[in-house]
Amino acid sequence: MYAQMVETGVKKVKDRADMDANEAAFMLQIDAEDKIEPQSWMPEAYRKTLVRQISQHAHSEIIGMQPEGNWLTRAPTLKRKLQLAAKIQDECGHGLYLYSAAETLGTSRAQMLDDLHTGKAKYSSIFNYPTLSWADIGAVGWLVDGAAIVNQVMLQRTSYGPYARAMVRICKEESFHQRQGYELLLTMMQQGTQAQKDMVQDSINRLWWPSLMMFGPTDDESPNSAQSIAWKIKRKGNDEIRQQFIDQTIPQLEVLGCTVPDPDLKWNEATGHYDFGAIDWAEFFAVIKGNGPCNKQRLERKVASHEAGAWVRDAAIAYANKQANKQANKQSNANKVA
Ligand code: FAQ
Repeated sequence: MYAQMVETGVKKVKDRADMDANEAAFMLQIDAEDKIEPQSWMPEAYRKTLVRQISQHAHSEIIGMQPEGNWLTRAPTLKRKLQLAAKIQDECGHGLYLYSAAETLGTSRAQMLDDLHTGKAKYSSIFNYPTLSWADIGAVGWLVDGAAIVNQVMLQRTSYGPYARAMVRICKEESFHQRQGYELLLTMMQQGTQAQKDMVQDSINRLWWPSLMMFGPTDDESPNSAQSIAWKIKRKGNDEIRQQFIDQTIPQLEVLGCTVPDPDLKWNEATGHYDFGAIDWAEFFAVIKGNGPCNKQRLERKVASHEAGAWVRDAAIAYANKQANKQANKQSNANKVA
């Protein structure tokens, strides 16, 4: 199966009766919905779980720029090109806020990047699928950002303060991304040629199931959910948010005049939700183990761009050292005069 390569030390949810005084006091803070801040005492496994999740989230935002960047030079109009460039810049910013939030937990950006570049840390499975047509850019905005928002809205209430606060701005920007993606698809469906309409349907056919996989395995196959929910890192299980995404997306699909590739999808009057067909979990686990269509390419490009940027980091360090020396000389001259 998929090994948990970043060991957080969580094997099972600890019973309150087995907790020491620090852990019990921590749980009272969680119960009271007080935010946990960087200087607060926290169980080591809580810290590690957050570093795992926040860094994976940051890596997803950064790797997620690649499938979109693929279409920057081929956007059909100047307006679409500007929208796409702005969206990609936003995703980069999200990655940077999230790395900063993770750094407040005592890890370093260099360590997190090393974990990504050596294949130890994960990033969202969805970014291992290719963007084959311009319609995929609309579908990424509508479905991928749409799925990301459903998850991230609940993360605005996550128990760790810096993560929760980063999510507020990220959600506002993701909401713009989702709308631009939907508007792009709607334009193609309402004003496009038959070939362009077919392109939209083909894109939905390819990205629908991978979008549902973004929410992670089913709750009974999710090793981290129970403890993360007990700590209020996650506020809902993977299945609940997946269902929420489907319920809110299908009416939008109907306005587009498209379908999803799921013959079992139907409205269930009794539950008030859509029933849907079986997800191919073998595909999901293959992708997160590194065997998706684009894993190799995504990681190679990320490492190459990190290496190509070494001179920028070196120059920034040289400049910071120069400024520090200047400041030290100034101080020593001032001391001599005094
Ligand atoms: N892909 O026990 P659980 C975006 C892993 S941002 C890869 O359920 P957990 C913006 C999981 O890490 C999208 N791996 O795990 C954008 C764990 O492995 P580990 C990213 C996955 O953490 C749009 C194992 O499976 N959003 O799209 C996936 O409790 C367009 C067992 O799973 C976030 O990261 C997956 N889909 O719940 C950018 C949100 N699912 O670490 C550019 C924050 C699960 O034990 C363009 N993250 N795994 O080795 C979360 O909410 C959670 O981490 C979940 C998974 C819900 C993703």
